[in-house]
Amino acid sequence: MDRISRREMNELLRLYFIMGSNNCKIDPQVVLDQAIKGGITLFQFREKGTGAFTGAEKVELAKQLQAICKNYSIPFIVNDDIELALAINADGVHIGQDDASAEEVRQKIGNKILGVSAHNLDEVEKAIADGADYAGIGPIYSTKTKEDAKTAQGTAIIKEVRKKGIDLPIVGIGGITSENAAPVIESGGNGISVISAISLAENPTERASELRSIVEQLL
Ligand code: TZP
Ligand code: MG
Repeated sequence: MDRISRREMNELLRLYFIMGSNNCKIDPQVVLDQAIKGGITLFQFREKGTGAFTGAEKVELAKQLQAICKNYSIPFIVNDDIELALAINADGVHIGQDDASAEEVRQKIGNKILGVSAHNLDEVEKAIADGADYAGIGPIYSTKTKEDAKTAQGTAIIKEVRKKGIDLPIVGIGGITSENAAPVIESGGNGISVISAISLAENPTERASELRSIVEQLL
């Protein structure tokens, strides 16, 4: 398999759902299944923070969620844990600025999808040079979900990246809801990524469907 094309990556980023067990009030398997039925286009397993599973339990949950994704042909991305991603043959890896260097991760994962979190133009340019397939930019809005999240910076950085003529696939992250999703796309984002908007929704299917249609209407 070759590296994913920009066109295909853009499609996958439309509604990128991220989740770990501590983001859910009910079984994560149920939440994921419902989210997929509502129209998410990509999934990231992000098992970290207070109460997160580690070791064999983490691996088991990853495999279960991966199997659900496979059932519906939704690509499965692993946050940070390159060894896990390789062990279960995930579709890709997402890393932050404090994790292993993107260049090294690209070497290790071959042509799997590589996503990098970026907070400014320099980090976006470095991510491209290191071989990232997409950048997650944020936090766009303030979030309670990530314990060590940086200050919210709005959509200005997405506009700045596009103004520079950079066409790397970009997804906004952080505090995105149905109410504030539109500016992320209007600023040049290829999609939105959300945790709590879907993971804590009363009805993840309806919420995902609503978010997806907001994105589709603007693209
Ligand atoms: N990175 C920046 S903000 C964030 C991550 C992982 C958390 C996003 O969660 P939510 O619930 O969509 O604000
Ligand atoms: Mg990380």
